[in-house]
Amino acid sequence: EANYEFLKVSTPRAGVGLIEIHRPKALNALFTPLIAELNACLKAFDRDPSVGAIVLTGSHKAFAAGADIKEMSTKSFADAYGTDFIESWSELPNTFKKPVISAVNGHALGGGCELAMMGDILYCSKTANFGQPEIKLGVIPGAGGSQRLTRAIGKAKAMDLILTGDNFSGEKAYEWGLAAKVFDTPDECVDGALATAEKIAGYSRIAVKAAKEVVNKSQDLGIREGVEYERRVFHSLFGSEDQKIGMKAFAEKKKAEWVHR
Ligand code: CO8
Repeated sequence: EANYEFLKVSTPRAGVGLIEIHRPKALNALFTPLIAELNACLKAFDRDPSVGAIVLTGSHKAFAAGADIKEMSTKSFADAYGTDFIESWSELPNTFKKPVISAVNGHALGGGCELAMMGDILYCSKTANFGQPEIKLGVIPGAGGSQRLTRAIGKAKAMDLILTGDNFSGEKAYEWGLAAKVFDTPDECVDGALATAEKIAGYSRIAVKAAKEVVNKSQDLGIREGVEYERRVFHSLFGSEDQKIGMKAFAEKKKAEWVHR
């Protein structure tokens, strides 16, 4: 088990990896060393055959209160462009094949909101406080916020939120379709995310991977190409043992024992 300075990492349920962002002094503000650990940890879980799904959360107070403003404040254009600042922060949605569930409690602002939206499923509690406040700092969202928030809740509301920098609650996030579920308390939110992760981890890994891939494709492709892409991947699953196992188990009224890891 690797030791992380800014993450608490565990495997609390069968097939489930849990990552808790832990930088309490700065309300989990995201900075380069923390993102490096997060990417390393996700990479390790992605490769670990005993893990089928991952939950990413923060503390009850903050999922993450944004990118670290103190770290960013003195950067020049050459620093930012030259190092492609933030690029490595965006590895999550494209690099990792296993589903990641964001469980959001407390502040999820700026880069924190963007990180939450990089997850494949977003759960939150009523205590969640979302927002893209970058406009108040003289900048704009830099880790996909303008794109993912707009796709999730529509242009009218996203434009209003990004131009005003106003925050929005966990209940609104659910009402608007950004969050798949909203829970009353932070503990219920994390438990709910762990339960979902455990359920997903109990299915065929190869089917789960394919399902995540095709849903994500819908964000990039038109409907016709998207449906065709889905069908091709669907066809390919008939080459997997798990398809035979799953369908045979159904016919025999037995529990499927998946083999692909
Ligand atoms: N950066 C650095 N330090 C922070 C941050 C942050 N984003 N947020 C909080 N902190 C620090 C505070 O400075 C404070 O430190 P100290 O005790 O040393 O003064 C400590 O955390 C506790 O914070 P507060 O005392 O302010 O706590 P409150 O409960 O009074 O307020 C708030 C909580 C409302 C969340 C407040 O801290 C706040 O407004 N924070 C900034 C929120 C913000 O503007 N976030 C957006 C940052 S910009 C951004 O994220 C750009 C995205 C770029 C891409 C990122 C890719 C992932």
